[in-house]
Amino acid sequence: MHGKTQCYLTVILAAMAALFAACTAAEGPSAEESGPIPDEDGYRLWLRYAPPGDSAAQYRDAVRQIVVPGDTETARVISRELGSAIDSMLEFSAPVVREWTKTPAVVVGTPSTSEWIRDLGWDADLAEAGPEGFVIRSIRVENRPVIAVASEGEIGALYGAFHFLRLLQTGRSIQALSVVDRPRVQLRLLNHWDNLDGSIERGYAGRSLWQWDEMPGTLRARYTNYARANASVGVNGTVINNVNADARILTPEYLRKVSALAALWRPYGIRVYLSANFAAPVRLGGLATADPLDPGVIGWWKAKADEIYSLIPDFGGFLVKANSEGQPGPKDYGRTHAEGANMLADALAPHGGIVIWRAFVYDEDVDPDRCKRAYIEFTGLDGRFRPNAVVQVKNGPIDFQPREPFHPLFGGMKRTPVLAELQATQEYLGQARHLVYHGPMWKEFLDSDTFAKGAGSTVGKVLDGSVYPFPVTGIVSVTNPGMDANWCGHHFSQANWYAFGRLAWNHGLSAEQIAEEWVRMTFTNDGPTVAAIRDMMMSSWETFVSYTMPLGLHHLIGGNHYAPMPENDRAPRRDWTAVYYHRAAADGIGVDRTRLGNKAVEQYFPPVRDLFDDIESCPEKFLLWFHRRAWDHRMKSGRTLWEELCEKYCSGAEQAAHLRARWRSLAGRIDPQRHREVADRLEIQAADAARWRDHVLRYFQQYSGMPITPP
Ligand code: GCV
Repeated sequence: MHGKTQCYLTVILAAMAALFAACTAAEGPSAEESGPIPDEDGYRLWLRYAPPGDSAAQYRDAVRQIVVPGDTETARVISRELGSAIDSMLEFSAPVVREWTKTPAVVVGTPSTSEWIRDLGWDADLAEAGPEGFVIRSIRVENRPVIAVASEGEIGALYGAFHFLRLLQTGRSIQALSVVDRPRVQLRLLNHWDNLDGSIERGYAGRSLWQWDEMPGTLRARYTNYARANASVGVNGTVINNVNADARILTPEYLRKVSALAALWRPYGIRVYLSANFAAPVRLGGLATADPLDPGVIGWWKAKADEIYSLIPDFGGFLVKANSEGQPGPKDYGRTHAEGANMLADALAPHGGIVIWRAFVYDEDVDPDRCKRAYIEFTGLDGRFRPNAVVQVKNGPIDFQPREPFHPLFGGMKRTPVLAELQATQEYLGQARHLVYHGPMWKEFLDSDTFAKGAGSTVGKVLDGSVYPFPVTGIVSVTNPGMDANWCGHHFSQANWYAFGRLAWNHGLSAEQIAEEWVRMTFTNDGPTVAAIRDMMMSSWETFVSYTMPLGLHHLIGGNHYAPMPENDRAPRRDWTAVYYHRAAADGIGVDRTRLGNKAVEQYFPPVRDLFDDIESCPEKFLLWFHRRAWDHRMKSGRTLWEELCEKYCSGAEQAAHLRARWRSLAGRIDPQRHREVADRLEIQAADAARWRDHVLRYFQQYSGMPITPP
């Protein structure tokens, strides 16, 4: 389609979407009606509890009383959250009580804390929802409307309370509620790459949240707000230190601090995990070896596990990066990853803990192509891990590139539970300077069909245990908050934290629904504004891919993982350069990973293997990932490969400029502070996108020898 026509069509479609949203959404007061919008700094995340506009009257009638039976810490958390949220949203204080008193009310609890809930007779639904799930229904009791939020477990009741609040925050009707919901996977974890000196590896939002010097004596309010944010989306665990682990986190001094955090977060359903340095017996214990089969080493880890559990009875377990990028591991002693993981798993097993072993390994002696190495190594160990050992696999086979095909270990590991590792911190995706909403990227991954057990064996279903009956299931995110006022550096990076939690809870949700929820909770319930921001978010990932690494290109960066550097041909390892991945030359570009090439496609199940292998069927978004093609290769659009690359880079940069213009047009609809801060970053993004376009096209042009179109 001609560029201009396409542009008009986009504008018309966006306008129609805005109109549709305006007609269907709950309207908030416009800026003109309610006066200037006060500044916000973003600290309250999506838990701002702003007045929801026209729906407020309906909510006020329904929530005359908040009933939270029981006297536990979690019950108090629920009471506080509901009390302050209702107060702030409805500008009306509903009494928070332990027993219902014939008033329109919302009642939140469990059968064990409340006879009233026990008597509802919802046992079958509660059993289906489980201790982290919940049932929410509008009922009438003695002719009065009551909204009951019930769960088998306290944490489920807390999640139910947050779900109920989300309905209010997003302007939904609460008149005839009937919800049964439960998480699809067991472990919904954050991974912080935070170092003990307060720095964050690949962190773009200030220093580490954890003020180790002050702990355990001082626990900042931010830690509680962190727990609230996580619980609101169902995150139930956090690994608080970097996988490039400092062994000192396992010393008594640090464990006391960790235990204080664990106690603070327990009522929110958040368990603490630690990244463990495999050489800790040497570095801390003074042993001569960390060999996992050495009795002294085995004893050291058992004693360490006992010590940890005496301080943190619900400690989740260890996360381990071993024999990867210089980290110590079992291979240093001629042992396998499974032997290393099992030794730690045995130490944790008596306490109910797990070891999460990362598959982010790429030893050069395994295969010349980095892309293939982890699959080769880990499928060779499948079935050799203890029941409480799981393997954590990044979404794609390289390293959180802007777009990767799914890692073939999903589906490829049949007898060992795999957790997916996603990355909310935007290491390769603009580092909190670019607006890139990850929802669509994660959905593309989760919805990818592995065909491990025939059609429908999506990655999401592998992860939730419905393809293979994994005893442990989970999804993890390398997360992005730091000490910046708005937590995540870019206001829109908060959306990636939020979206991770929502998708970990239910990988079937749509990226669009999640974006819309987040916008309503974070910015406004004004329909046209919601639609405009949601659409910006929805297009942002594809836009980023277009102006950085389209058509399956990857790793066109240098050591900072931010700026374009396709010329990067020098690094301590060949597979840290860019040329290793694009291989541009006069004859063409891309890596031949087909069956006639290095056979990486054979790591996928047959229909997927064939899909990627055949140039006719390979999705063009992965073309240069799997195929090496001549510059004049004919694309489905009719353009040559070179022209298509030009088109992608040019339209990507144009769309980045369009994002900036779109946001500018929302001035007055968002509070001035956040509007300005986002606008400033969109300026950077538009300029960077143009830089990417010019730099990469000029670099590749020396090989294609063709003119950049349009000039
Ligand atoms: C924590 C990439 C990052 C590293 C990171 C590593 C990993 O290589 O650039 O900073 O280290 O992945 O996931 O272990």
